[in-house]
Amino acid sequence: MGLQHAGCRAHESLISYRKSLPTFGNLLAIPVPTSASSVSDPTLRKPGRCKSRKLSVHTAAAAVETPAAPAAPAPATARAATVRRSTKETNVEVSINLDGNGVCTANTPVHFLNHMLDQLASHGLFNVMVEAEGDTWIDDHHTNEDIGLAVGTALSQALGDRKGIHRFGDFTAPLDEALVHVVLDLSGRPHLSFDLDIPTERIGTYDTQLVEHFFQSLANTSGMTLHIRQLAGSNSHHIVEATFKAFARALRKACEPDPRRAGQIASSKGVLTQA
Ligand SMILES: [Mn+2]
Repeated sequence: MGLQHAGCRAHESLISYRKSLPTFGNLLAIPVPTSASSVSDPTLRKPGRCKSRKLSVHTAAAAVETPAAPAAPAPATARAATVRRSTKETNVEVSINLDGNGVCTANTPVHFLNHMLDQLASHGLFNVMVEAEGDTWIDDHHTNEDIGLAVGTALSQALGDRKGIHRFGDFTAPLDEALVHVVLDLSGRPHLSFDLDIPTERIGTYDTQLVEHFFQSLANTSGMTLHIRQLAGSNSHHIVEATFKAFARALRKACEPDPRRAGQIASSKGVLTQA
């Protein structure tokens, strides 16, 4: 294995950690917010509501004299994908469910990026699982880049033919003094315009040059036009975190179904995927 390195125990610990994790099958099975909230909705336990529901079931059964209807309808096709990327520099696995509820499992050696992936999941209401190991004894560059590439590929696969989505997303997020504007288009055309002025070289051990590189990698493989503008900010952690929050909310909007589109592709050209 190309990633073994004298004195590096990350691989062993990664394997043991993986064994303790739920499978992504379970993660995919996590219900979307609407069904989750309906299960716990306290109004469903009101006696009057319960009673009327039972009554209507009984009446219907008596009228037709047939057994109860079988099984719930099959769920709609999942907008989810899993991508594995393996090179001599990194091993990365990313799973994303666009219709999730904000669950994130980010287990990579780039700890600040784990914190940012958590923003992507929780503010995008995606389920995101990222497992990665890489040659971080050199620096975080390869691992950061390959996670960005894999997230972008998973996003593109989960979107499929991109029918019926809003396509465009736009959000401005504050974090204390920082304010960052993100505009994106799931156009199939990779582009990044990046205008953050991050005042320090590092956030913890994370090289702040890697922020642009992460978004460039993600834009390239997802087929996304992405503009990032900093409107205010002086604290590096705040600026970058506001960027991921704004990105997550803009992406959530762009990915969500547009009911007026009725499953059509939001393009006068008729195609949003990359050639
Ligand atoms: Mn933070």
